[in-house]
Amino acid sequence: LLDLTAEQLRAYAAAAMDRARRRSRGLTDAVDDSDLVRQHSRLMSPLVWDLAHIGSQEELWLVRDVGGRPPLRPDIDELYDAFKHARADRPALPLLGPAEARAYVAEVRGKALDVLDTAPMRGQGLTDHGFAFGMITQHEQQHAETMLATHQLRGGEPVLHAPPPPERRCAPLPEEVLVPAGEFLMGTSAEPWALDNERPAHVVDVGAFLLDTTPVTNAAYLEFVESGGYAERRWWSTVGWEHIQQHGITAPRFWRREATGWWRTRFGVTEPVPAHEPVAHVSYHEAAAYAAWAGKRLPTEPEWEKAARFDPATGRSRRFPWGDEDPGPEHANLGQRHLRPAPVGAYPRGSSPLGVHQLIGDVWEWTSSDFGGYPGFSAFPYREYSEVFFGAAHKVLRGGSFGTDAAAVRGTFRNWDYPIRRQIFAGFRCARDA
Ligand code: AVJ
Ligand code: FE
Repeated sequence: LLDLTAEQLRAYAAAAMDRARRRSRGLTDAVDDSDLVRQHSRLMSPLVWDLAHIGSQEELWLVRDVGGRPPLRPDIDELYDAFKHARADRPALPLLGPAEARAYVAEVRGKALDVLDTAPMRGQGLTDHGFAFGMITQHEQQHAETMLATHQLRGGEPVLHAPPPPERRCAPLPEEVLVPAGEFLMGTSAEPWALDNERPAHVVDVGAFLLDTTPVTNAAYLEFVESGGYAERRWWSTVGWEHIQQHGITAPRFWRREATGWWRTRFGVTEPVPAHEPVAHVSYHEAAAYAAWAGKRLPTEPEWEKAARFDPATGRSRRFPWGDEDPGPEHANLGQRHLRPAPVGAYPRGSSPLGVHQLIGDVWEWTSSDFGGYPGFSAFPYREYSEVFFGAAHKVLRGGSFGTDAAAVRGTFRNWDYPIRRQIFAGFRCARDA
């Protein structure tokens, strides 16, 4: 992005926006109208809310703010303000219906592309390298991943289809990798489309530690389950233990024990739990309990990022584990190309210089860190993007999942959620002191 001319930046932004929109359309055209307006889980919005909210944010930031154009629908701003109505309350709102929502997002997109045609690509803030267009693309892709999680919660026959991910393509891997002690550059001040919480770049000193080469697999997690891990108080934090007791949690979400073994449901398909795939749909509490049982712990956020970006040969921090190039299908399982994580060892070309695999894609990885601002943090372009979520209530997740688009993940990208959440495509890997 840094080397592109204004014309090239506009074409790049238009292509990214188009990819996001094709995905949103696929996710909302896959079900009928009654399904679009229904609440599939109290944790989620109706799909039709996400769709119109995507358009509403695009109208606010691209059409009104960058474009300086008059509002299209000032009357619906409030309905699609995520801070005004909790997800559970959204189905009861007088929302745009499916046809109206589709027409609205299409109209906004037409105007946004019009703004893009003449928008300056140099300058401060929103206009720098098309930041606002990148931000809105990432926003749409984040909601597409949320809509994908809604699909996973939806009952009924499968409506989404995709080819299986690649098989393991390398020799069996060592269990852990040593990350040597020392400073590295965390975060970024250079990445044009990085969000406020990834900024600024700053030096962090990280002690030597061992990190799992791959995310924890279903087979490994099953050992914890079968050995009675969910019944043993000592592996759990006080809040974690209370939570699993209160909700009767005894295995990852979407798993079921049958006489024939363990089964899971994935986008309407019920299948045996695959041994070599990273475990998914576990909460932070479950991840931390497994790590304690294994005699390990979760990595901190600086540890995770150092393993993902630090190149010991040059001392530089890379954009991605494999280098500075944008993710391709050979590097990582991203972008809903497959509807599941790939088995461990499936992406040897995506590994880091220290030999850590699948840091990007497959499953989001819980870290032990609370979400907070880096030294020198400054909220941009609005406090509600990140800052209002800072604090101990949210844990940071890193690396993206099979449902995250390449536009919405980087070595520096930070996601966050409540430590009890399991409907997101989240797994983890373990660490320990060296
Ligand atoms: C960064 C994924 C936690 O979905 O709540 C979407 C992204 N911000 N709309 C979320 C977001 C505003 C956010 N996460
Ligand atoms: Fe949003």
